[in-house]
Amino acid sequence: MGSRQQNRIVTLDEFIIKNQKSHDDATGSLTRLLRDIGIASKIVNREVNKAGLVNILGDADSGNASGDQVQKLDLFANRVMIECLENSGECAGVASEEDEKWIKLKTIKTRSADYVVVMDPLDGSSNIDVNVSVGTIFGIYKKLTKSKSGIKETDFFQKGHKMVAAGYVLYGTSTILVYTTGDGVNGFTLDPSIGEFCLSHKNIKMPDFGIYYSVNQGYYQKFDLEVRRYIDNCNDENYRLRYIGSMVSDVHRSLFKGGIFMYPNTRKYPHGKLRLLYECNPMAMIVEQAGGLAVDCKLNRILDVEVTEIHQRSTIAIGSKKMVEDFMDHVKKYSA
Ligand code: AHM
Ligand code: MG
Repeated sequence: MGSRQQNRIVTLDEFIIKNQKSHDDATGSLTRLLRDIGIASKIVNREVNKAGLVNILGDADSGNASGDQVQKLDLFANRVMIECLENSGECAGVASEEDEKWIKLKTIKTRSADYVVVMDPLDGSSNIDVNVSVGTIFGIYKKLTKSKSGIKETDFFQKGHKMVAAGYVLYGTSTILVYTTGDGVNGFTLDPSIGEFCLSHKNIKMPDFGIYYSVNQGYYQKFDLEVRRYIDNCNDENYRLRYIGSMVSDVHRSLFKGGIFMYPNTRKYPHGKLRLLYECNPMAMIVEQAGGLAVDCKLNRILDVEVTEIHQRSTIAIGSKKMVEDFMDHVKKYSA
């Protein structure tokens, strides 16, 4: 009986509800919101899996708000996420990589919509055409605007440490949803036979140190001296270079195996390429919750950086505590 109890499958929905019960002040709103994100990611997963079969692959005609090339699956994922968030009635607005401006969602009259969601609905989209992993990143904030359904741009301009939840979904060899509500990190693998995310990685702790480093080394000459010196050090130490070009996958590896992921400033991207609000911040919250660190190349803690624009870019070094500390030591030493 005991072992049967131990092996019992815990679904994402069950886990979220159980978690809510342990917070006396919880109203169930965040629970509903997280469940809707779970549903959206199952729908996105279905399309990602059959992307090669239907005519959903390839570039859409439009570029996204940031001028990058957009692929059809990005737009699909964006629409599904927004529709599911709207269904919950808990979310007042969304800021997405795929939309230039934040969007106010329709809310339910009888209920107040207390949250805003930031997201990159399909990160690493250049990988879609070649069957390489992509991911969804999301962060949830309690909105500052007091009225029931009201929302202002400043509701999105909150520092990362104000997030009440953050997560990502990795559509890889299997599909896994990893999230935190500020009380540890848990991972749920999608069992396609029952269509449920099942608890597979409980209370994830990131190794303090690892042998992997992830950076686009093709840009080596374009990085600042201090970053180049740190990369030289990674080479000297025989760390293994792994770079998928899909931040979710690269950070996911570090989360489990130990490692560091970096996207420093280059000539093309003087402030870094990745987006603070919906890429760096949610990943930073997860990594910190698992015991790791995330800083920018000026050594500010990512979660403390002021947000002033929806599509603000940031440099980032994120990963195992000791490796990020080592990166910071190199920056201090060589930028002087
Ligand atoms: P995207 O949101 O347009 O997909 O861009 C973000 C991605 C990250 O997942 C990845 O780490 C990075 O861009 C790769 O950029 P690069 O090809 O310059 O190395
Ligand atoms: Mg992205």
